[in-house]
Amino acid sequence: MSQPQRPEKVVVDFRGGVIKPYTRKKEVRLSELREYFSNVEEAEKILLKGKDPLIYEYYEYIYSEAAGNLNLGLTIIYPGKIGKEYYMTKGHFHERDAAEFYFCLKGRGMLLMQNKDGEVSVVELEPGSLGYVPPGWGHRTINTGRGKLVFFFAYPSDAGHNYTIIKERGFAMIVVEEAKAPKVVPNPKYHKT
Ligand code: PAN
Ligand code: ZN
Repeated sequence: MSQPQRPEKVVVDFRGGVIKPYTRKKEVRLSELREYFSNVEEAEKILLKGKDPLIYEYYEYIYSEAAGNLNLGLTIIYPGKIGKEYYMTKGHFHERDAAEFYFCLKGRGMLLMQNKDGEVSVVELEPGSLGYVPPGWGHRTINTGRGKLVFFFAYPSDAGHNYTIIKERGFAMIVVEEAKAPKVVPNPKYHKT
């Protein structure tokens, strides 16, 4: 018989640091994201100069992968743009019907969601706001502010991640700066199927 599970404590740094303890950390730099941005030429230009900026990083506390558990984590998206498009995460769908919440601790941003029919929904994030991602909705987060965007998340540990759909089709909408303000506009590179 497996060991009984014991309760645990995780501490979140509200000033925008990390969670402790964490079991996994991932850093995503421009070189891994170049084809996600609408202005790929601009991304290539930066990389050709020998720069590879850190766009976001996340820390996860994975207690157990077994169904019935929760994965917890904290994501930090740095401020910046590639062309007019703000720094953002890749975005993904969960493999199974699994919800998630994003609780914003610091900064300003948008949680962009899209279902399998291509319907889009946006939740604006500022400290204290919680974006609820229902099962079946792909999700990406965008930093539209001048400082770091930091949010805490939790999702079922057997959710699974599908990155391929977003990588191949993109989101129907993208978030760009227009007249010094964030604007959600149609993605010229979006493939519906
Ligand atoms: C989050 C995301 C995290 C990074 O933990 O994984 O913010 O975004 P990408 O996974 O799109 O690179 C989550 O939604 N987990 O399910
Ligand atoms: Zn997710």
